[in-house]
Formats: sequence, C-alpha cells, structure tokens
Amino acid sequence: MESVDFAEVLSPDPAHFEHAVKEDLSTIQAEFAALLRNVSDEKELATLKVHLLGKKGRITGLLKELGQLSPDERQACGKRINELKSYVEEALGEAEASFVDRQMRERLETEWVDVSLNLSRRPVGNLHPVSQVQYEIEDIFSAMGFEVLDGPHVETDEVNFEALNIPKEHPARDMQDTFYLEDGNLLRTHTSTIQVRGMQRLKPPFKIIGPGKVFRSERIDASHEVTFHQLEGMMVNRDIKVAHLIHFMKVLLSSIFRREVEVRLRPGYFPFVEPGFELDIRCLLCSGKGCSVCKQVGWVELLPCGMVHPNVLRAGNIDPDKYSGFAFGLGLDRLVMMRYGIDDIRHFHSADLRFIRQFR
Ligand code: FA5
Repeated sequence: MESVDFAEVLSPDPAHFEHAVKEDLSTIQAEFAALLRNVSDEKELATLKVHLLGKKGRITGLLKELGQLSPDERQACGKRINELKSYVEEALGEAEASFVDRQMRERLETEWVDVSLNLSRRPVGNLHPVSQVQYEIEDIFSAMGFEVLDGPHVETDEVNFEALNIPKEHPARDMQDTFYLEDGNLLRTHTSTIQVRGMQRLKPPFKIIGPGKVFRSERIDASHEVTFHQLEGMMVNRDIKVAHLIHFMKVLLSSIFRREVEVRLRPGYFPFVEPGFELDIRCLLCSGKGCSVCKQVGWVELLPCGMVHPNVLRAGNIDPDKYSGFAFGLGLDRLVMMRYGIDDIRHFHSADLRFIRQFR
C-alpha cells in the first residue's frame, strides 16, 4: 500500500463538524474500502484501524461529536455511524484473518521438513565385544537367579590369596604373577576375590557371578594379556554336586556359542577347589588342528572350575558340613576370541576403531 495520509483523507475539519457528520458516510466507506485493498501487511492494517477506530480516529471522532446534534439528528446519524463502524470492524477482522492465514501458508511452504532427505548419520560408538559378551552372560545367569556382584581392582593379600586357601609361601602363588603395590596391597589377579566378598556379604544359599578386569605381570602373546577379564561364578547350597557344576557350564556354553562345541574336562589344581577341573574348548580358530591361540594343542583353556574347598567355605563363615558349592572362573577374553574367531588377544587393547566397529 502506498503510504496513506489518513489525516488528509479521513480527518474531519472540527470547524465544519456538522457538515462532516452529514457528509455522505458511504463515501467514507468507499474510501476505507479502497485503502483496505491497498494494505499490504499487518502493520499497515493496524495503522488503518487506529486512524478509524482509535481514540482519535475518524469514526470515534464522529461518535463523540454526536452529542452536539439535536436528538433527532443524533438518532439518525448515530445509527448510520454505528453501521459504518460495524462494517469497518468486520472488514478489518477479515483482513487480519487473511494475513494470519497467508503467513501460515508462507511458513508451511518455507519451513517444511523433507523427511525423505538422506542425512548423514551422527557417529555413535558401540560397546567393546568383551563388554557385550559380559552383559550377555550376566543376562543368562541373572535369568537363572544369580546375583551379579562387583569388587575392587585393588585388593588385600587376604582376599586375593589367604581367604582362598593360598597362604604366604604357598607355591600356588607363583601360578599368578602379581603386581604388588607399595602399601602391601595388590592388583587382583583373578575374580575369585568376588567369591570371598560374596561370602562376606551373603548367607547361604546363594548364587553369584562376578565379572571384571584382572591383572597379571605376564609376557604378552596371542592369548595372554597383562590386563584381561574373568567372570567368576559361585553357587552355595546344601548338597551341591559336580553334576550341578556341569549343568550350569553346559547352559553357559550352549547359550554363548549357539552351536555344538566340543569340550573336555580334565583335572586341574587350584587351592580353592577340591576337586578342581579345567574345562577346555576345542579351538574354534583352527578346528583343533593347532594354531598360535591354542599353542598348537587344538584345545583352549577356558573355564577352570571345581567344588569349593572346605577351607574357603570356613574362611567365609560357612559351615562345610552343612553346605557345599561350586565355583568357576571364566576367561572372558578367550571366550570372546573363540566366539568371533579373533586370532590375537592384543586386538582388544589395540584402540583400533576398525576392530571395534566390527562388533556394532
Ligand atoms: C584362575 O584365575 C582361577 N581363579 C579360576 C577359578 C575360579 C578356578 C574358581 C576354580 C574355581 P586361571 O589362572 O587358570 O584361574 O585363569 C582363569 C582363566 O583366565 C583361564 O582359563 C584363561 O581363560 C584366562 N586367563 C588366564 N591368564 C590369562 C592371560 N594372561 N590373558 C588372558 N586370559 C587369561
């Protein structure tokens, strides 16, 4: 709309009020209609409204001045002015609504979202395969009523060795090369510490598992790391037998490998179990032919286990005449290697994202 000089077009000349009131209101209406047609936005519309209906507006002024007329004239003119006022209000309202409508249509045209657009994916990380398998095993055992326990990486000699029937000077201490700290504590060498803490916390009967990192001062090769992962398991109740142990190990292995795997049970020595076993799995990397992971023997040592030694139960305040139990200490890294055919344990700590991303 061209800039409108309302004062010129619409303002009454106070000196000629009578003439103004009597002038042809239809002319004002026509002028208003013409101005309205030229209004191009809400701001101009608001200006037009103020000039007609505002405090000092043209129509408001006419209504105010009605009092100066004779009663007859007042009635006649008042009616006509009010008709004009209603007409103007309605027209302005419609114009306002059409601006809002136009704005909405413009927004819909400019701000629409193309849901079919192929946006580049935001990079998301994934869990390390060892964590993935750990959580899977936690789910398997939780479903069988096992409680998942945790324990500290820094342990006392008492918890890591003594309570597990490995007193000082016992030759079995040499089986696990230990990192000792200056204060006499150590980095736990196995998750069997979680057995000890479990016995301190729980009263039999109980079933627990305890996954976590363990540390040994070992020479690193394809199947040995310095920091690796184990998952401990322990069940204590009346009359627990080797058959219970074998049952739970079978459930574990068939859930994890989801296929037949060949296993063998051979005697194994651990001071905290009696009898003790080594459960080995036929190497899935070489199908038993021999490779660097199985050290050319065709079998991988995966799951040492056994019946909890009475001395260990006693140290945990459990009466071995009333209760018995089994325990196992799964080597998690090696299990993951077997499951995915990973030929070197060093990939796990390589920080090579290409390796990790294969397990999305
Ligand atoms: C133990 O650590 C016993 N605490 C396990 C146990 C628990 C026995 C309860 C009986 C009852 P061992 O030292 O064999 O056992 O280790 C257990 C498993 O950890 C091994 O079978 C192997 O799979 C894994 N493992 C051992 N050393 C390493 C290493 N350096 N790197 C990677 N995995 C290892």
